[in-house]
Amino acid sequence: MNRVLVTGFGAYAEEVDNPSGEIARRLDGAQIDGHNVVGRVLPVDTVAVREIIAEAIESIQPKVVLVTGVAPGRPAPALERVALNVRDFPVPDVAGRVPIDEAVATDGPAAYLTTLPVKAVVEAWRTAGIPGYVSNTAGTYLCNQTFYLARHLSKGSVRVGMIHVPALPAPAVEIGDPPTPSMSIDVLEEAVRLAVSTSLHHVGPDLRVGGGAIS
Ligand code: PCA
Repeated sequence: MNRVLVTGFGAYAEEVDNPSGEIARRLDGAQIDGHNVVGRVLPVDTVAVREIIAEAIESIQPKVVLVTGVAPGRPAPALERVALNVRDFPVPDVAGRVPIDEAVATDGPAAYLTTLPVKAVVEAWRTAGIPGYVSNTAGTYLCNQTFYLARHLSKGSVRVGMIHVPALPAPAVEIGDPPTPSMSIDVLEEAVRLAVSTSLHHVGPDLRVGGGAIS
């Protein structure tokens, strides 16, 4: 049976209920278009994540690897275009580590581009009534690191990408005035399902529609 790997993260800093971890839990064991989904919740730990993602890719041999993480303040789910070979942590990981300007992989290139058809996924979201966009930076923290490692370790025609999701409504009530943007877990789960199914079915180059940014 063909398989798909969807990862989310556990708690870190002030993110106690990380929606990305909940998405991975919900999708673990699900079927998407005849593919079995393996959902894994990763610790926000710069050392542990290497072993876990390497082992998962090796044992699951997924057709698609979708890394998800929360990015409070983002207005909608965002498909990341690029993973940088940089770890420059704005907050410590769960073990208290704060790497500054260190490589993710000393034997890797400066960056990898996503291999998901990100424009086609945004189009699928739009058709389903879910707003979303292409983002040109995944940051320099654990999500970027895990996206980079998944690209670095996946061989052949595997589709690898990363989605940053907004905060959930409940914590967003507490953050800021006006409050930080939020979306429900059901909509976020559907967005990830659509990203997986579009990535499985899309053939050929990505859609030629704009999705860039001036800065
Ligand atoms: N978001 C962080 C790490 C874990 C998560 O959910 C990030 O964007 O790097």
